[in-house]
This record gives sequence, structure tokens and C-alpha cells, in this order.
Amino acid sequence: MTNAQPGDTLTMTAGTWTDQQIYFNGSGAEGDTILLRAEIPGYVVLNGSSRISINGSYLKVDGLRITGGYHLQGAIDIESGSHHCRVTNTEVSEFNPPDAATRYHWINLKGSHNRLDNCFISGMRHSGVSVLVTLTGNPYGYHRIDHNYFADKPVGDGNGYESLKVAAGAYSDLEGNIIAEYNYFYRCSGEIEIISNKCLNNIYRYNTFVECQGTLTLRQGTNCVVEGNYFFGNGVALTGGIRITHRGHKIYNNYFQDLTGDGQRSAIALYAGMDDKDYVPDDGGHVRADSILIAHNTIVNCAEGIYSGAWDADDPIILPPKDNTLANNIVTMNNNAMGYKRDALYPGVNEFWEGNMFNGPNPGDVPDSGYVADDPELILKDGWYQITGSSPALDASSGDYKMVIEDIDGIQRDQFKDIGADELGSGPRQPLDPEDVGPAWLDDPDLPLVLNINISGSGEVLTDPAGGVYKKGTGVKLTAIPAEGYLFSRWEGDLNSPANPDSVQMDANKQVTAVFTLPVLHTLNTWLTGSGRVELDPAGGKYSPGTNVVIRAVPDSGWIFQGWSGSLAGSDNPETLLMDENKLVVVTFVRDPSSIASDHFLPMRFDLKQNYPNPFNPVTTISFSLEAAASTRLTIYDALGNIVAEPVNDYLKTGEYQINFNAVYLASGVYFYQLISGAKRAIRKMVVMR
Ligand SMILES: [Ca+2]
Ligand SMILES: [Ca+2]
Ligand SMILES: [Ca+2]
Repeated sequence: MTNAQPGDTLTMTAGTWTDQQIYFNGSGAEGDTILLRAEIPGYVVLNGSSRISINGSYLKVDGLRITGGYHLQGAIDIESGSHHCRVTNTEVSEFNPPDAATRYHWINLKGSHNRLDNCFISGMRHSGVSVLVTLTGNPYGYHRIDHNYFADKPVGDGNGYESLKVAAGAYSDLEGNIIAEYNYFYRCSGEIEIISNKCLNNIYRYNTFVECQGTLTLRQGTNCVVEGNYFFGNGVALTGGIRITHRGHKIYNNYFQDLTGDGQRSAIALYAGMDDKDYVPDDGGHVRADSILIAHNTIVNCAEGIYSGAWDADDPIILPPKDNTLANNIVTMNNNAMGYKRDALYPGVNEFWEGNMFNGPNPGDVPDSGYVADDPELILKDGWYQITGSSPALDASSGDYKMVIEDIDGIQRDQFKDIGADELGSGPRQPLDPEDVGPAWLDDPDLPLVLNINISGSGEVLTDPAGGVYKKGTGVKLTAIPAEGYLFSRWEGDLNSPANPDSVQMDANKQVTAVFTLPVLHTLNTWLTGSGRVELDPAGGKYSPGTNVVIRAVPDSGWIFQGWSGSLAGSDNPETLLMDENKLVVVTFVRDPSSIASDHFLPMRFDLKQNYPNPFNPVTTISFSLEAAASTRLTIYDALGNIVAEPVNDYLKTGEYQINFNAVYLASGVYFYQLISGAKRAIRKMVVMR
């Protein structure tokens, strides 16, 4: 593709492209873009290890789907030095490695003035960032990320699971000049940062967040704008709003509803931390919120409104937020949640308040002035609470916040601005829904459907027909082939079945996981009291689930078998045992009354005998006798005195006992076994030798 010229169009034919490394290089010109497009948008599917590298200027990718495969370098890279490139109408979904800990990022934007728009980015289930902006090359930044549909990112394993990350700590003194607008985030819950801002001068506006278990976080870098965003928690746990560190940001016209997060996941959280003058790029610490404007926002029925002084115990320097302005915000709660919280240790200092309206039973730590307690009389319309003609918030704002020209839904503010995010009257910028964003082709009912197979354990799956991409209505036969030593257990996901082979009907995109497991072996342990032995058939003591084991008690001369207890009952001999779990059978032999000689009437004495055999591998017999009934423990210690086993812990009668001890899990070495019965105690040494 390196020979493409300005104005060229490269068309990929409809179908499945597997393991394609596409290097899309070229130099287009303004008005003379080089286009790489799908013959039919949505009908070109790239799977396997496919990915696209875009390197040049005025290059545009349109209508592709990268789904179901994976690549350690991610799915789409706009390379450093590239500019005015665009990826549009494109899908990256379910691009997951076999091991969820494998880390890579799906879409990397480097260079400058590039655009990612109307894309569908869904189903990231491994360590990584969905869309990453990296400020490398010169010039850098000035990207636009808009009208994308971000979806279904489950909670990950800690930090590093952002849906959108703008720069990184090492670049946090650089200007990004990124605009992220009109994006729809649905259940993007990878970590506390849905969006992580890490550089200067970026704008986040007109986005809608639905049921995302995180926050839009201004983490590093100054002077960003967060404007006109809608946050809907719908009561889902851990849903949050805007989390703010560092200096000079403007937060206005945002709307928050039914968020359940508190603390740093409050609708608006202002951080404590080090002072800006002490900050150096790549220092992981939080910089305190400083000179932040919080104006004309509306918070409705959240678990916590505005929290001034959120802090992180890992920070070495914690100073309170300072010089922040809270003006013309509405906080209205139908619950007992705090409208405003001043942190007990690090409450905001020199905070300026004016024109705010608080409503609800618990306004919290509001100051003496700068707010009124009144019901703004919002009404639910089109899914959010809007101002009404009779509202006391109407025309009632204070101060002059010149950047607040429009309201959240995009109408011009009048001369007397209303308190809150909404000026009376409906505008065009309502909350987004999926129809407003993502590729135009996404709703095509005849789109090729993608079957993704995941493996748990070790093995492979054959699909018939092969390929992973199917016409609607295709039946696909799945055959699981376990790796050596493994067993096929079951299908999970969109096929729930233990059958192999089995089939799926492709009436939608499907995710199926083949679960392979290592064979389970159940252990059969036997304890003997009295004198005798036990025979197992099959022998060995470890069995596959479902094995029937014949167990036979063989008394020594002068003894008789009395009965089973533990996992068996009664006195049938032999008996059959079904191994459906780990089992322990206690075998009791008693003196044969007909063979009792006079010496057997001698009083029994407390005695712990040397185990036999010794050294042993792995089974030995430990014999002891008790002169009186008592609570009795036989405990095995290693040479360091750690308890490694306790074969007996019971109330035992006077008598002789034999315990078979299996040391299969113990390393070679010296061990001690101690018998305590009532006030008596004895200890002996034994040796495991492999
Ligand atoms: Ca993060
Ligand atoms: Ca007005
Ligand atoms: Ca309005």
C-alpha cells in the first residue's frame, strides 16, 4: 500500500481477512485524502492477528471491523509524525488475548490533528486502555475523538483499564489540545478512571456516560474544560462523576443523576494533595485541586454531591484544595445524601461560593452564604430533570461566568442565566444514545456475525464452518480438543452445555468459552483403630470421579472387624465406595473375645510406638495405645515446628490404635509426631525419604 497517491481509494473486498498486518502509509493532502475503505461498510471483518498501522498524512480508514482476534501491538495505530489522519465508521471489539493479564492498548493516537470518530469500541476484557493518546513526535496533540460508542468494559484488575487515556504522567507538562466530544460511554467500568486526563488544555464536552463504574478524571495537567456532559448512574454500584486534581480547570453545564458513588466517586470530587509548584512530570502523586471553577452544574439524587478534600493516603504531601469557586450549581437529593461534604482533615480553603441552590434533607457542610436552600422544581423529561417555568432557579444565577454561553442541551443562555446546567427551553444536545454515535452500519440487520471462541484451561476448538464470521442463521459446529493432560469440561458464555461437539446458531454476535480442566482426583483416606489392615481395589488411594472402590477390612490375628464409620457405615465387608468426593473411612477392629489370652487383661498403658516403615515414602503406620478415654490429638510437625497434618483430633476410648499416614504432599526430611491424650504426651521422630 506504500504506492498510494493523493486522491487514491483502496478498497477491501467484503469478507473475512485473517492475520492481516496492514501498513497504510502515504502522504495525502488537504482535500486529497487517501482512503482505505470497506467495499461494503461493516462487511469487511479483520480477525486473527490482524491490525492496522497508519503512517502519513491525510489518510482515512472507513468502515472496517477488527474483531475477535488479538495482537500485542493493539488493533489500530496512528503512528508518530502522522497528521490529519482519520479512522471513522470502524469497529474494534472483543480484541482480547487468551490471558486477561496480557497488556496492550487497542487504539493508539500519536502525531497530531488526527481524528477518531463514529467508531464502535466494545468488549475490552484484558489489561489495557481502549483508546490511548500519546504525545510523541512534533507536532503532537490536537486530536478530535468524537461520536464514538464505547461499551462493555468490565471492571479490571486495578489500575490501567481506562476507556480513554489522554497522555501519561511523563507528558503531563505538555499541551494536548485534545477534544473528546459527543462520545457515548456505556458500562465502561474498567477502573475508577473512565477517562484519565494527563496533560494540559483538553476539552471533554457533550459526552454521555451511562452506568459506568468510574469517573471522568482530571488526573494530571492543568486548564482543561469539562462541559455539558451527562452522567447517568441508574443506581448501579460505584458509578461516579468528575474527579478533579491540579489547577485551573473549568467544570460547567454538567448533569449528574442517580450516581451511587461517594468519596472520590462523588458527583464532583475535589482532591487534596501536593501544591502545583512542587509537581514534576511523572510524579505519581496527586496535585491538589486549585483555582477550579465549578459552575452551573446540576446534581440530582446522587449518593454524594460535591466533596471538597478527597485524598489518597499514599500521597506524601497532602494539602487541602484551595481557591476553588462553586457558583450557580443545583444539588437536589431525594435521599439523605450529603449535598456538600467538607473533608474532616483536608477541607477546601478559600473556597468562593455564590448562587448555588441546595435541596433535600441533608445539604451537608454548606457554608454560611453563597447558596439558598430551595426546591428547584425540576421535572423529569426525556430521561433527565429539567428546569420549569415556575422554578426559583429561573434567571436567579449570580456572578458573571462568561464561558457559560449555552446550557447543557445547547440553547443560548439568556441575559439572566438560570441556576444549574439547564436554561429553560429544550435544545438539540439531549443525552446521547447508541443511535447518535458509532458506525452508521452498526444497525444493519444483515451484518456478518462474529463468533469469538475463548479458551479456559488448555486446548483448542475447531469450528465448522471455519472462519469465525458467518451469515445470519448459520449453524456452527464446535469441537473441543483438550490439550494433553486436560479434559473438556463445558461450554460457557452464549453456549451453556457440557456436550462435545455441540453447535451454536448464529442469530447474533456470540462469545463462547471452552472450559478445559485438569482431571480431578478424589482422595480416599483410611484410619484404623485396633489391629488390622485395609485393602483397596483398585489400590492407590486417589481416584477419578465416579470410580467404585472395593474396600476390605482384614483384622490381624486375635482381632475381628467391627464396622465402618466416617464416609461409610455398617459392617458389611467388603464394601463398595463411590468416589464422588474426597472420603475418609474409619475402620474399627476389636479384640476377638474368643481369642483373648490372659495378658490381654493387663491394663492398657499410654504408649506411642515408632512408626513403621521408617523412613517411608509415602505411607507409614503410626500405632499408639491409650490407658484411659480422653481427648486425643496426633499432630505431625515439620523440623521448624510447623503443623503439617493432624490425623487424629477426637475423643478416643481406651484401646490400641493404628493410623495410616500418607505424606504424599510433604517434602523429604525429618518430621515429628506428637500424641497428646488427656494429660499424657509423647513425641517421636520420623523421616520422609523420596
Ligand atoms: Ca488509571
Ligand atoms: Ca434565564
Ligand atoms: Ca435547556
